[in-house]
Amino acid sequence: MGEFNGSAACARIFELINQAQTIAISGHTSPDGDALGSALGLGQAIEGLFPNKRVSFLLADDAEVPRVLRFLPGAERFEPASAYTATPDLFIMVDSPHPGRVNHAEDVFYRAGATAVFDHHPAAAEVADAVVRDTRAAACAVIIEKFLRATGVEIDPAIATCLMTGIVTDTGRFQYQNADAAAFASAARLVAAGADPAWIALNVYQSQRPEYLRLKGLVMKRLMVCPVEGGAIAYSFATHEDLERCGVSPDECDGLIDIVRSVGGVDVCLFLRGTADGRVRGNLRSKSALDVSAVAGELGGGGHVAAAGFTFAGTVDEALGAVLPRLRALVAEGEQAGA
Ligand SMILES: [Mn+2]
Repeated sequence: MGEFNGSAACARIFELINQAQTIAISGHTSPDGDALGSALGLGQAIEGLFPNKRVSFLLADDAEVPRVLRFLPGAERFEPASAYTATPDLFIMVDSPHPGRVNHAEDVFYRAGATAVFDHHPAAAEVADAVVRDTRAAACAVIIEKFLRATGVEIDPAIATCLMTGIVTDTGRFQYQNADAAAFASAARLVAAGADPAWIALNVYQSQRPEYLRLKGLVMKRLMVCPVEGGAIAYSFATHEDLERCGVSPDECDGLIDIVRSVGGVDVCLFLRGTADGRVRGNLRSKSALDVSAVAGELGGGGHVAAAGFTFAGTVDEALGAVLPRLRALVAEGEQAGA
């Protein structure tokens, strides 16, 4: 192993990894390709560097790995955090800004001997012993790829596939505003290391069940576009009953916001999904420079400037009543400011 060659924060995390014998890693609740890919990529690289360390891969929720992400090398190693009773020497939180976002793994965070974070979300406060946070990074996987290069570990095809999936999914297949040169550079190195973009796309985007596509049809049919002075808002929704009737699970619904996003001439997009506990999950996207994370924040959520979310206590109609006026104001103000 060569000399560690990275930032001070990366060096600190590398030191924590070095000192730990047992390590647990978790990403955020309702995990996506970046949360799971970052955890698996990092953990398996640590095992490559230090074969004697014990790495556990935790799921924040009591749910299986989403179907389209089960192809990730190592996915079968995830265990629910609620069933993990050990106290690891080190807990590493990936793709999550604070311990409240890792659901059942929050307890592991607070009992672990030491804590480290790799993340690209804005955070109000840091509570871990060492943090590598870059809110400009397109995906947490980009940060981890950089960290791994600094360690000199060999990125094998399995690790490369995990990290590449994080980048592909968080950039919307390199279509979102965050698809920058650093994301492409990371992706190029990962493909050179053995990640296969076609294989990833086949699993993530071309393996849908007909049930999901029927729900997608419903969401398309309901699409609404509201013109606002100088711009427009598009939205659609699916109730919990819609999901049940179509036979679709909530973790399959991540792509539905992209239907709304695909409408031309729209500045901001909203997709609402009813949850099993009678609440509404809202996803917001900005197609311009407008900051939707502020609107998500007002509703108790958060996220990035161009991609944010919140959970609303009430019906879909009530949620629309709360969000749409805020989005109208955002678009109208942006228009005045020349955004
Ligand atoms: Mn992410």
